[in-house]
Amino acid sequence: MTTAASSAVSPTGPAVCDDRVVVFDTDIGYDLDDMVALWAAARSVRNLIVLTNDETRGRRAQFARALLDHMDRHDVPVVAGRELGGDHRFLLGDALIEPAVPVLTDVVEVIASECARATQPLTWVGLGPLSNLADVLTVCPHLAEQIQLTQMGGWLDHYRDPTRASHNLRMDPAAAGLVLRAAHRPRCVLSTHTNVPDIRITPDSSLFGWLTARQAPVWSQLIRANFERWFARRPASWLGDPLTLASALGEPVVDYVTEAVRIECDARLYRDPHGRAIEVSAAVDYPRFHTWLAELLPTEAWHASHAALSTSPRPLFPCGNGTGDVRELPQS
Ligand SMILES: [Ca+2]
Repeated sequence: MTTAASSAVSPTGPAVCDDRVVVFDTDIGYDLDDMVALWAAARSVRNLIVLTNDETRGRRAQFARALLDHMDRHDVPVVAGRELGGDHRFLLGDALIEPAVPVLTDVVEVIASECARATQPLTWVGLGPLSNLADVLTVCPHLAEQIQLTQMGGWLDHYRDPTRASHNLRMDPAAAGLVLRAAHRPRCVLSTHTNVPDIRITPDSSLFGWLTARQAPVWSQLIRANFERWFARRPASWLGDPLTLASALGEPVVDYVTEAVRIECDARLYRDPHGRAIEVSAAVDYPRFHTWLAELLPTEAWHASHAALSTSPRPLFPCGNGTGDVRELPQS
């Protein structure tokens, strides 16, 4: 019998049953939430393209290529995007990656070709700096209406450091300013709704327990490595990228409102009646997000069929943070 729990053990799952192309734009290889999002995308999206941003000598693309190959998603193109000097933001050493795994390098060419073939707008899932989409819209502004952007990041009203923009916008503020002005009806899942205990994941999570179990499959080793490297650096991660993916794919997990927003040169956003109209997150259905993720990954249901893997089943999202522990700062 195949259950949600047992199917989560295999690297790939049921595909999203439509023809849309999903562009997964990621700074994978640092905060583990990109990797969780790619794992979920690989299991759910049929027509997937992976772009890397904040590249570091092509290593993010190499890592993504290796992950996808381990998950039998050899069909997914990986394109190494623009570098932003982020060498120190890559945690997976060269030893983890097989050399000379081929990846593409021309983001604009790949996206323009996809738009030429596509019968409906591309779903663009922005999970890092916006450099790639800025490059596309600079060279091919006529493609703006063929790209539907859901971007993780930005903040209004509240942020842990109000002197700066959130990570994804701050890493390339010129690109953020260009994209948020040029993209067609962009949506932002604000850091306000991702820097919350509801989607915090720690080494006590069931997902990490599954990855570190003795019976964990070989294909999951790179995923485990990203978890271990991140947890060696930070005590927790916040699953903002998987949440943004779920929303971009059409899961009703994020409610948006249209706000008039002024975009400063450092990519901070402010409410301004004379600003640009941007859709921003207003509320998140976190339980629904957990349900969506659990259908794809061994977050909690795996206990039913794999209880022997652990003597102390643990919840994926232990709540009750919010203690003000300043060491547990989200990246976003
Ligand atoms: Ca990211």
